[in-house]
Amino acid sequence: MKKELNTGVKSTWCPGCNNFMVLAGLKNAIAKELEKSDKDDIAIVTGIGCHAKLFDYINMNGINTLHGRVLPMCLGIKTGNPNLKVIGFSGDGDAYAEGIEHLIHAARYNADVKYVVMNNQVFALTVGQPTPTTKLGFKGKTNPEGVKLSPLNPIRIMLASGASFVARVSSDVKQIEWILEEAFKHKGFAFIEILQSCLIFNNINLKEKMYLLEKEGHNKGDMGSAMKKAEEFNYDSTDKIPIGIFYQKEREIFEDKFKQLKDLKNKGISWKDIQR
Ligand SMILES: Cc1ncc(C[n+]2csc(CCOP(=O)(O)OP(=O)(O)O)c2C)c(N)n1
Repeated sequence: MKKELNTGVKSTWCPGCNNFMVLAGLKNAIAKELEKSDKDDIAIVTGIGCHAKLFDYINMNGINTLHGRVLPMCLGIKTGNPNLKVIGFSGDGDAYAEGIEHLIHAARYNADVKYVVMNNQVFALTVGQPTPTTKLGFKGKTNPEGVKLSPLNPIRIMLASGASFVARVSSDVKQIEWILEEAFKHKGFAFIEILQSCLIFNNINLKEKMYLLEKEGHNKGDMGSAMKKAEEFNYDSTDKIPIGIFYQKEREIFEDKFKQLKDLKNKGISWKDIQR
C-alpha cells in the first residue's frame, strides 16, 4: 500500500529537513486510510514553498496551487465533488501571510477539509525572511535589526473563527500520523499546525518545551480552556508549548447547508465518474 505512494522523484529538501517527517507521517496515515478508501477519492493540495514539494514526493491526485491559495483550492475541489477527502498543506508564510484571509473564512465555513500548516516560523524557500509567526528579535539578511512585531497566534485565531478541530503537533512521524487519523475521523474543518524547525534559516529546538495536552487532562470540548492553552505559547521560544488537540466539537458542515451539494454527496459520485 505504502509503496504505491512513492513517486521516485529525487528530493531537493535539505538533508535532515523536518519536512521528511511530515511526508513519512502523511504516507503512514494515507496508507491506513486506503484500507477504507480508494486512492482516487483522496485529493491533496499544496501551496508554494519548501513544504509544497510534498506534492512531488507523494503519488496522489491533487493540485500544487498558488502561494496562499491552498484553502480556496480545497474548497473548490470539495464543492466540485463533496465525496472527495481533501487535505491541504501550507507553510506558515503561505497560511498566515499570503493566505490568512482564506484561513479565517475556511474555519468559519467548516467544510469537511483537513488543513496542515508546516510552521517553521520562517519563509524558507526564499531564504529566511520573517513570517507572521517568526519570534521577536529574529535576525536575517532582510531584517538586520531583528523582528520588532509580535507574532500572530494562529491557534487563537482558529478558535475565534469557529474551527471545529484545532490541533498542534511537533514534526514527529508518530504524532503526525496520529493527528491526521484523528482529523480524518472528524467531520468538518480540521486545522493542524506542525511546529517544526528549518535547519538552515531557523534552527531552534522547541521539542523539549512541548507537553501533551491529553496527558494534562485538557478538556478539548471546552472553548475557554482551549483559549487558555492557546495563550501559553505565543511563538516565542521561551514559553511552554502545548501540543495535541486544543479543541474539537462537531457542528454542521458547509456541504450539508446547500441542497445541490447534499444531492451531489448522496449520488456517491467518484473521481472516476468525473473523468468519464
Ligand atoms: C504571491 C507570492 N508572493 C511571494 C512569492 C515568493 N515566495 C515563493 S516561496 C515563498 C516562501 C514560502 O514560505 P512558506 O510558505 O513559509 O513555506 P516554506 O518555504 O517555509 O515551506 C515566497 C515568499 C510567491 N511565489 N507568490
